[in-house]
Amino acid sequence: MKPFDSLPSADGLWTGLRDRDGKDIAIVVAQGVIRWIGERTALPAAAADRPSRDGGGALVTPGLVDCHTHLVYGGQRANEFAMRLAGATYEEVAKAGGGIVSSVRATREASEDELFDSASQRLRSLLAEGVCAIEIKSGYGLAPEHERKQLRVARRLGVAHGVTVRTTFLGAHALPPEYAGRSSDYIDLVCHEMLPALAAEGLVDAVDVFCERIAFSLEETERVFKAAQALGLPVKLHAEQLSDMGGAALAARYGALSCDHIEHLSQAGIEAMRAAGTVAVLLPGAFYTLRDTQVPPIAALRALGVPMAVSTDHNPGTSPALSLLLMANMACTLFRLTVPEAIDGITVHAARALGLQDTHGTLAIGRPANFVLWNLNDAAELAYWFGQRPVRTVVRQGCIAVGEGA
Ligand code: DI6
Ligand code: FE
Repeated sequence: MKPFDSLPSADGLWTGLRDRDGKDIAIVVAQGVIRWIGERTALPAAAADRPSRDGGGALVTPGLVDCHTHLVYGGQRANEFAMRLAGATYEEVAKAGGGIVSSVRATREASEDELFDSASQRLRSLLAEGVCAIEIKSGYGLAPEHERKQLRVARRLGVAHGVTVRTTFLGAHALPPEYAGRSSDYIDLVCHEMLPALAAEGLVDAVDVFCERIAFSLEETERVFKAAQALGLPVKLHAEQLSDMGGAALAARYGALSCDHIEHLSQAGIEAMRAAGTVAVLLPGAFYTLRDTQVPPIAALRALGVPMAVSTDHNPGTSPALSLLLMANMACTLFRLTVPEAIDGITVHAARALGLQDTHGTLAIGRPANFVLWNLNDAAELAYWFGQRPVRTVVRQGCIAVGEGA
């Protein structure tokens, strides 16, 4: 892959495109922005003499949005995968020095450049499949300098790869070993030192907490939310993944952008999310890896019209996934989403989960040019195939990032 700043511009008139409904579409791009989009027959005459690019009849969608990742970390945890296959429980793995704290150790040991290089490699896989915006969380540093290092790497990734990155501070991901038995003191550090300092450095776009029996309580979660609110930062939550903690309703009270995982989400939680306009983020990669059996309450979310996003949850422990299309497939197969819901889940609703609904996730005049041409006849194929990469062309931030000339 060439460096982003040497990629060709996507400016010009794009024709030979079909949208999800099979309509013949044209897109005019100028200075990296969509200046016109619509049915080709309605193309203004003045646009017709721009340099033309033929899509060859390809299906076109908005650039994909991966709205929940832990992309920046040291090492990997394939050994734990093997231990679990041999019958070890999550607790046994943790006792043997594994689990989140083993990634914390490796992340603390890694230099900023090492983290940048390993995360770049993973990011390239996602970008090659059409991702144009991505959320990246901290949470494997769990100390001021190491959380800073992770977030700085996330920002650098956005610049170097020409992709929209939203950073999320997840200082409250796990209790670092040096705070064993002092959870409340650690939350103080998160709220009064780490978050204000990192926010002042412009490293934090949103704030997240892992609210769970094995992580942080509802009360601790609320303390972090209050600190975020005081700084004017939006919140999101790892909610009801392993049990119903009432986290979703709390997050909704703070106007959360999203509640993520939500396998054990209650009806009251769903109603609170609907009232707050909070997005439900489904993470089938973690469900699959953990061999979970509790399916999120899809029918109830659908019935109340809560927008559902789908994401990789890329992390070294529970979801070493680097394909958003595979997640769309799994969301259909494991969670029974319809194909249009799955496609909306990796585009329009994922953008909303990041507060990017005005710039990403749909194709419209005035938005930055982020779109993907697919070697597919039918939009349903986006969620049907797995293990292949049907991308023909990726236009990302106004440049041809994959495809001819890239
Ligand atoms: N929920 C998860 O499934 C991951 N983090 C989280 O909050 C697990 C992260 C890990 O095991 O490294
Ligand atoms: Fe996660």
